[in-house]
This record gives sequence, C-alpha cells and structure tokens, in this order.
Amino acid sequence: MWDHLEKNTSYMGAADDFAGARVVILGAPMDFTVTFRPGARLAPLQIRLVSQGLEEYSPYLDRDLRDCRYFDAGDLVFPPGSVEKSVQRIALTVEKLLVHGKFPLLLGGEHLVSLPAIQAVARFYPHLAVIHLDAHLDLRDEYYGQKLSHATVMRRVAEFIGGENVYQLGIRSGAREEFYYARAHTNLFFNEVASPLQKIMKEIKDRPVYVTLDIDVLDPAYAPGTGTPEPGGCSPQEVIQALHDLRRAQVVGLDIVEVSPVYDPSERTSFLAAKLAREAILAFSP
Ligand SMILES: [Mn+2]
Repeated sequence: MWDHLEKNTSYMGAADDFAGARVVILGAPMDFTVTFRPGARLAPLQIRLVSQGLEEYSPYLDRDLRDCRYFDAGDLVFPPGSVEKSVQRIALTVEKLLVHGKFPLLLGGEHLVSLPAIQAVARFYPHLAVIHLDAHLDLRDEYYGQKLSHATVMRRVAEFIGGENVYQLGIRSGAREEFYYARAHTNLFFNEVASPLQKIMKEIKDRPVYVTLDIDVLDPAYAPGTGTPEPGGCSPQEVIQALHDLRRAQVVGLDIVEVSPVYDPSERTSFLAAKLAREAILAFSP
C-alpha cells in the first residue's frame, strides 16, 4: 500500500479492501526506548497470530467481525535504533490514514509509539481528548536524559494537546513528581477505569477522543506479558466495559501498547490484546 510497511500475517478476518474499511490496523513494532525489559516489538505479529483462535462474534455487542469492513495494513518498518525517524514514520502513516477517512488501530510496540499517533490525530481533529488507560503515569519530563521515551510519552502528549485534555485512568504507579504534575495539569483517576469513565463521559462525549491502552493497566494476573507489570490492576471485564461505554463518545483512533509476548509463555496477554482489538473493531466500526 505505502512505503515502509511489511505484512507477514493479518488480524483474523481482515478484508483485502482498504477503500471500504473504516478501521485500519497498523503494527508499530518498536521497543528501542524501553529501559527495563524489551520485547514489545514482537507484539503486533503475536497478537495477529493468536487472533485466529478467537470467535468473530462478540456476544457483548451482538456484532460479528464479518459485519464490519476493516483492513490490516501490516507493520511499519523502522530504522533500528532511530527513535526520531521511527516516530516520524508513525506520524506520517497515521496522517495518511486520517486523510483517507480511516480509524487507526495501532498495535505497539512500546508506549512511545502513541505520541506521534496522538499528535497526528490532534492535528486532524481539533479539541481532541485523550483517554489514557495505564498503570503508569508516564509523565516524566525526561528519562535517562531522553525526552522521547516510553516513560515520558504522556508528558509530551500533555504538552502538545494541553494536560486538561488528558484523562489518565487506572493509574497506580509513578514517581512523586509525576503525581504532582498530574494533579496540577491532567485529569488523574487513581486505580479504577470503568467508574471514572462514567464520570467524565459528559465532558468528552461530544468531542473527538483518542484512546491509548497500555496493557499493564490490567492486573499482571491477566497480562503478565509486559515490560513493567504493576500489581493491583483491573480486570479484563472492566476494560472491555470501558471500550463499550466509549461507543457513546466519538472515538477516532486507538492503540494497544506494551504487550511483550516473551514474558508470557501462556500467551494469555496476546489473547487478551487480540480480544480487546476485536471489541474495539466492533465498537468503533460503523
Ligand atoms: Mn504502563
């Protein structure tokens, strides 16, 4: 389709019809800035592989993937180690998808991949709200001297769109200064996802919304395959419920990041991510 894309396998049931699709899956297999445990670059492929084991029908929504037209664009190819060029490549590709009227469903990769995606979406949809589901605030100003890192991603997002437009849910970890920054600049909701979402729905429902979903918002019991697991997280049901509730908002893009298959031989984390992707496709397709 475009430059710098390669495709080894597709998410289950994806049609070979870019023009007719609303949701377009795009893999961003990057983990160069991860400091603790790398491996998230393997997630887009693994999520697609295990997706074949899921049903196409969602009993929650009474919708079937066969009723939706969505396209799998494959994975972006990154110049290894070049954070700036990789981030730029994500922004350019997401921009193109938006120009074509698509809903980008990005599969990370580390959380930094969300920054260029959100910047592209915010340029395209003014007054964007970002729903950030994560165990971690990711609000450091820099990490090991780096401004662009998976530990600083939401700080850069807050600076770009204004912290008042960032809603951070499920949070239960961060440095003291990150929590102080959040209390002063963003909308912080400690530990929970579903009930805070109910509270903010009025504020966001008439605005374009981008959802960034770090898999570690879920408890490591459900999602052990991630770089920085944080005990005390929420359940899959809570996140699925949140995705369904977000149908009442105008969600224009979504990512699922920080799945790291190597730490989970049971593959349950990838299965969970594949199921969340299914619910997102069904929830946000016309
Ligand atoms: Mn996280």
